[in-house]
Amino acid sequence: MTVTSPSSISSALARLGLAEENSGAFAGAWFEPSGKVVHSLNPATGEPIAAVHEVGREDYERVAQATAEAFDAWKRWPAPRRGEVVRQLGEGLRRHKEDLGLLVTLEVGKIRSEGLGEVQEMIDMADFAVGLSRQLYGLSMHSERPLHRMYEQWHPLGPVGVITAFNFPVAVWAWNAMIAAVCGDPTLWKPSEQAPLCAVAVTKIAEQVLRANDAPPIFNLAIGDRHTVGAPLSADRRFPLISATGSTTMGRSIGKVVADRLGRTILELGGNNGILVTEGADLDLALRAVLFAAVGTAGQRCTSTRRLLLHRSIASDMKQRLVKAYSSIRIGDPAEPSTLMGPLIHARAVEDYRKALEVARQQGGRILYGGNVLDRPGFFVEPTLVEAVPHMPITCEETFAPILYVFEYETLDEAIALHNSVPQGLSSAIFTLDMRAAERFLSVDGSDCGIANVNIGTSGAEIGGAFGGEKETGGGREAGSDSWKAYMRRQTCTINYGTDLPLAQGVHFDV
Ligand code: UN1
Repeated sequence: MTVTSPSSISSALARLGLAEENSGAFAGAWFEPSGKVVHSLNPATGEPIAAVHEVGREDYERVAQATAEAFDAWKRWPAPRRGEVVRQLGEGLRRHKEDLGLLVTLEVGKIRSEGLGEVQEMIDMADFAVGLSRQLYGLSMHSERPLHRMYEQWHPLGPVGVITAFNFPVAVWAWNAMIAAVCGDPTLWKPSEQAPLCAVAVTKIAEQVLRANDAPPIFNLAIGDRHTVGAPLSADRRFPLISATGSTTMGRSIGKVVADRLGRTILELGGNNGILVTEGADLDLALRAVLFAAVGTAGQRCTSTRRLLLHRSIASDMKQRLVKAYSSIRIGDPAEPSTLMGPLIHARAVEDYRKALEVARQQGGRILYGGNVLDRPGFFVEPTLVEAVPHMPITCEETFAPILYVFEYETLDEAIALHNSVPQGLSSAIFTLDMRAAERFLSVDGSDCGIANVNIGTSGAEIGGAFGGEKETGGGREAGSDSWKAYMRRQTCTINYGTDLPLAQGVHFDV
């Protein structure tokens, strides 16, 4: 029996607590919401997996209110106790890794190892957050006034709205919800409507952990569209922070609404990530990295490589290697262990792929490999290489598909300028054995992105670093390093333990 036989799929879904029809509303308890029933489709077959009942506007209010009330209790739990709840959540995810990884594959079409990798990313986040729960450090300062002490402390911020995209249907929730939880903040999750079952399954695992710990409802869920959940959540003053992942268009509209009420956002929006390959680079290494970053996840990561900048001296060699490697990519059922590339998420994504290639041709691009939609059920396309000329407008746009634009360059200055000429600024990489070129790429005159790698592709970042990017990518940072600070409020405290009242800056105000 294979992992995708109908009976093994239905037992995996049952172990995750999923039924044929599931509620998409959790506010400490599941309730039957009043919105539409949507069938989640397997993009590899176009067949329904199971259905989810979405929320209506009144249901949003119930979930939002429960999240706001949970904050009052949760913020008083000591941070290491909050960490213990997240530790148990990590254990729950370890137990369900196989099944949840399979669900990611079924619902969004990631290949098996990437589906499992995504659950591993959640587990890594849980481990990170547990450690963090004992390390929410503030600084202490030396006061300029005698017999005074100054320090800063970090308090929980409040309920957090978490809006996630289909392409990382579970890991991005973990980046936010687990950090928020140890920081003392409950979350209300609006997942992508393309991946509702993943969200229900994760929330069920979280529900068990919350119950076992008598914890308030800090992991809530409202599955709906931008009218029933996205818009009211962005405008909701009870949520001081909205963390949103998705397109630049989506981020721009959410950003405006949250800014208008002077709330905070963490925005992780479009990427248009480039790899530079210099003269003398290790081309075997570069080739492998480009394949994973451009073809992996069918080009549907924010961090997918979309532009390849080749030094003239190695350009024709590298193009030949790429064409050969692209022709050997195994496209097909993502649950099959030998498959390297699964489907796009839906018919609209196939249409976007087709249109982008048509525009690329009109703007002077030449297809080196691929360019076709596959004639089979599901949403499959060929990974595609396009020889591009600098400043073709389409190469400044993010198309969520496996299209790689290949450029040639003469000097490093020219390559860096071309690399930085797009509106997005998420991830970037250079393949080189020349330490001067590598350091230049990482310097203030180098890559303008939030992530810059040397001899590593643009995708597949570890959770330990802060994840996010500049320019139209939105400026937010999530996951590791000190990203947690966005989920807390900093309080600067000055204590006078003397009997005098000296004023700062030497000001006198004596009566
Ligand atoms: C995304 O595509 O939105 O670095 C996130 C990576 C993953 C996260 C991608 N760890 O590719």
